[in-house]
Amino acid sequence: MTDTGEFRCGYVAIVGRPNVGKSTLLNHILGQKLAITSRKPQTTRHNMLGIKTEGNVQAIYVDTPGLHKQNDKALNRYMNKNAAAALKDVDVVIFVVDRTRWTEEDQMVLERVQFVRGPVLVAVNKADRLDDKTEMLPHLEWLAQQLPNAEIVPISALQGKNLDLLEKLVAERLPEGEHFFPEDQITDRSSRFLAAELVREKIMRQLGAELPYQITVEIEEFKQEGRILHIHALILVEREGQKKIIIGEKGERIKRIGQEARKDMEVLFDSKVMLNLWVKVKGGWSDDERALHSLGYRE
Ligand code: GDP
Ligand code: K
Ligand code: MG
Repeated sequence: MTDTGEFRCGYVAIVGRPNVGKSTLLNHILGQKLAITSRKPQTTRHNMLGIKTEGNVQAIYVDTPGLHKQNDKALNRYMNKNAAAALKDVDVVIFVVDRTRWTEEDQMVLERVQFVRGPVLVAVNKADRLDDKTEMLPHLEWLAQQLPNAEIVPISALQGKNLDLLEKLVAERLPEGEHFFPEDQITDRSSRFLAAELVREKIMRQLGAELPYQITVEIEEFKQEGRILHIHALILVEREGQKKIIIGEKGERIKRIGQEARKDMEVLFDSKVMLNLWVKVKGGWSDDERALHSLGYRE
């Protein structure tokens, strides 16, 4: 980010359909792995703030669950509602698109972004994927016409390409004002929340087509004892079969999930971590609004 002289501070929504690289972008900007990422759509379920303060500029990024096609499930309604809400009351919108693919869902997000009054930046992500068919490129001119006031920036969120420029453009568009958060605060989320998300990420990454989308993770214990942080996580699934899949043959899979989550937790919390995982069946929660609330989802 550039030092613009005055104190600046504001909210920056990162929007786009699932899998364009929104969470990867946030992590790279923050230089920390906060938001979980995977090849699966709907990896991100919650809005989360990522705060970056550099010199006089504080940018408060909002990572959103991607706007996606509606179906009847309560969880999907919750995710879409939060993604749409993220567009209101922000100072800058970063609309992330994937240079290799334009879909109906991108179109849907575009239609919402066109209503945004404030500054919009279009980040054309995955610039590193030169080998892929560049199906998107002919559309860029068209996209520029659809968003005549937007600045278009090619980036690679994965490799950090052109993110300096993107951050500079963000900083220039933030309003003047005092910072909302202390300089060293990087998120609004608790350590418990981040720990639960890391476990969820490993499950999403380990499981293929048989993936139970409806899993959720609760942290039952989070306690520092001397040099060791003890974390107990409960993995809730919908069906007995999903429990078997997560545990794997002779417990191999749950072991791997635990090892990988623990590694990330040790970096994030800067401590040795003892991680215990349990899997439990909880019937039908993803279609039940009340169960969503009892599991701590926020509206
Ligand atoms: P989100 O659903 O928009 O938050 O997308 P994620 O950040 O979870 O990323 C989806 C997938 O795209 C992951 O497998 C990422 O590693 C991958 N990805 C994200 N950014 C890039 C990029 O710049 N280049 C490439 N090649 N892959 C990327
Ligand atoms: K994803
Ligand atoms: Mg995401």
